[in-house]
Amino acid sequence: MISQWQLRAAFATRLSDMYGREVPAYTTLVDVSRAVNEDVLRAQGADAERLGSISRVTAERHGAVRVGTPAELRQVARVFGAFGMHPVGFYDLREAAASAVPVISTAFRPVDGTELARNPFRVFTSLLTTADPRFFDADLRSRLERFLESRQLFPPELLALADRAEAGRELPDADAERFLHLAVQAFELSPEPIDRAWYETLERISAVAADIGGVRSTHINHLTPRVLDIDEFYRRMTGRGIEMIDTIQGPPRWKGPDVLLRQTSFRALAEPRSMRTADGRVVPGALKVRFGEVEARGIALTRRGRALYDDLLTRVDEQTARRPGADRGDIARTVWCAHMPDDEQGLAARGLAHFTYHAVRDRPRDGDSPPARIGDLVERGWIRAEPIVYEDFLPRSAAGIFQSNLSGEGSRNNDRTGVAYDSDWLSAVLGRTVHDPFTLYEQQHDHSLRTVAEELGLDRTPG
Ligand code: OOG
Ligand code: NI
Repeated sequence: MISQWQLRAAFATRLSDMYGREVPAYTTLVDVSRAVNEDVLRAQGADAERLGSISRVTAERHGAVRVGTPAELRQVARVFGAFGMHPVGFYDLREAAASAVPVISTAFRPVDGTELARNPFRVFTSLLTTADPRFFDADLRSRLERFLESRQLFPPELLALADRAEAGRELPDADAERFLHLAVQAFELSPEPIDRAWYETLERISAVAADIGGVRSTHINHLTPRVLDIDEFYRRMTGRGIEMIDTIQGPPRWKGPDVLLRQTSFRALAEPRSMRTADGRVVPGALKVRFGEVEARGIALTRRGRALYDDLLTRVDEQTARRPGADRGDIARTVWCAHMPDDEQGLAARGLAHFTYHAVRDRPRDGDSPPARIGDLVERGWIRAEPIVYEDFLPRSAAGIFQSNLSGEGSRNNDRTGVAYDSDWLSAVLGRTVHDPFTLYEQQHDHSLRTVAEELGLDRTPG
């Protein structure tokens, strides 16, 4: 029998092999990330592993896929469900992007600590908002929906195997092999010629809409390795002559702890795709839709910490707008130094970041009894705090990554009112709960405190 987490790990590895064959520059990206990680480990020793063991970090990837209809989203959720990956978070990229990115998204990932430690594979999954009249008028919407309804992304055999794997949380070897084969195949780039006129019609609205709704299959858009020093990574890629997007998205590089997520990418590459012309000929063409992203992960912030992060970003935007010519990274660093605690203790004391707490076993017992407050317990050596790594995404960064890789702005009619979507809508579509990421981190945090209370024989959980 192959267990669910083994299926997940194998899926991540095989997707990576497949994508490396399709996009050779991805292999360079993985090689450079690995070299950077080895250097950081050599320079920093155990500190480099504060946010995850080097084996986890080296194997870690997130993928990105895009689908066209609620029915397709429900199906992809069954495939990911088989791998123990559940929908977490709701991201509205229509609002986060200035240009036309007509999608809403969630991320499928393991939700409990043990499963994350075994393999944290996650897939950022976007759904085209065909009903949003700012992007699609009534006529285009109905053509688009008809086109999407007529395609099949996931064969029935794949979905049947997925349901069995999800229900039993394992599959017999031969079925596992078949399931993995079909699952990887569903995300391969299809050689089928693309109807050029139809693709271009959608492309005028949004390159993302064309990538999703202009073809009869789906594909992995990118696979992102995790790197321990993203600034160094950026320098090395640029040094190799690889064209990167202009910035690293997310928090700035600074002296304090890494929080949340920093991401960057190399620009989308032209890939050969055959096209069918209006008169029925098949001609060679090229499309730029797939890019190579990399990310550095930091500590998960609490709701309060996230509000501070969003506030700091607004300040950075304002100051950057007021001072043309000034470097945005420098401005961000100054803002961060003024408002963000520059060590883990500071983040914990102000309730800005999530930690798990662990009883210190070899603490010398000198007859005193443990204090009631978390801060005092840590300070007097009863417990130690371990940061919880951020497992999710950031809407602004995601929109920034989308936009930096679009060739045109697309078009969007802001005189029309958009359709509103939220996490509850997505849960109803999926028939599965879309988890709130903050709640998941809080549960990990609270669980560790209850365990500490038991181990230290406290009559209540420390607060
Ligand atoms: C997803 C873009 C966002 C991330 O890591 O934030 C993303 C896409 O291009 O489909 O991948
Ligand atoms: Ni990504």
